[in-house]
Amino acid sequence: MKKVCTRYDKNPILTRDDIPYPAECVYNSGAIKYEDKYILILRILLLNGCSVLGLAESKDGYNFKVRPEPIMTQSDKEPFKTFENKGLEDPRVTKIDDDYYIFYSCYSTFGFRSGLARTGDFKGFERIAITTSSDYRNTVLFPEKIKGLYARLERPNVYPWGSWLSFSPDLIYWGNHQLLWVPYGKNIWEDHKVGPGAPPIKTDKGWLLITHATTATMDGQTYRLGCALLDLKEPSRVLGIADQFILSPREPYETTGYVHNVVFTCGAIPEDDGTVKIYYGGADTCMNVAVARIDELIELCLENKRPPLG
Ligand code: M1P
Repeated sequence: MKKVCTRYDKNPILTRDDIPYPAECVYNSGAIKYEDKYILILRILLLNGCSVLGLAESKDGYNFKVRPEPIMTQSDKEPFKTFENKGLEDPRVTKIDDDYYIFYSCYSTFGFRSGLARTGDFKGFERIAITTSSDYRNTVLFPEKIKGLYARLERPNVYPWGSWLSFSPDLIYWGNHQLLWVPYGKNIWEDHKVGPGAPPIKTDKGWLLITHATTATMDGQTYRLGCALLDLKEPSRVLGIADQFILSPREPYETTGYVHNVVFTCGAIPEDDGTVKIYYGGADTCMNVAVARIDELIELCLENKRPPLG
């Protein structure tokens, strides 16, 4: 098994002690560069057990400062009010032209839906729509239109727990849903749920995805990270899904916490030197970062593949 991810030696990069208001956990954060800064859109679990979205900024991608107030809390306007009544979770941020779009999980008495919000400056945030019926989450938007349409990947919160592609002319109405990959029974690290982690990264070999995958153990689900490569022009064509995981809970901040044995990503930032910073939650409790080489991740996807549909 090849080791491709190197954890930052000062992980965790954010804990609840860094949140300027009472919070239990900070994890599963979207990540993007804006102007000369790294931005994390944070999932922050408040003391009432509901999550809100916060924001942290950094000059170097490692040392972050959290804004004094959350940027998005449960809405008091319908239809968001009803479908966010248990909180906002797992934000993923994508830049298209001059806009930044945030897909987040709306959690409610009625299950999960994928909400979409927009910002142009990371100061004002407007909700656009709730874009799914029950029970979807883990939605990532491609950073450009494909054949004139917006494209996204998502994972339903039900069997077969796989990854779906769909398209939209306006970010509101989505169709042409296609199942791309499902859990793989032969790999005991990804035999229960598989889905997108960070939004797709454009490379000359294809769309690179950092993914999540789980297996059900006698001690609950273990969450790991994997990677996959999709064709640039026809992203429904899976070029390869790596047979091995790239990050597995091992350090104390990944094995112990609010939910143990979880590494989970919602954002990764490619750098000019060919590396990618993968931001990830540890044990649903804290934020961390690991670095990988993009060419090594692509090689893993192409050279030791597992079949997409099992
Ligand atoms: O506790 C582990 C994860 O559980 C959920 O993940 P899924 O998308 O598989 O339902 C989410 O609550 C996620 O945030 C969390 O890390």
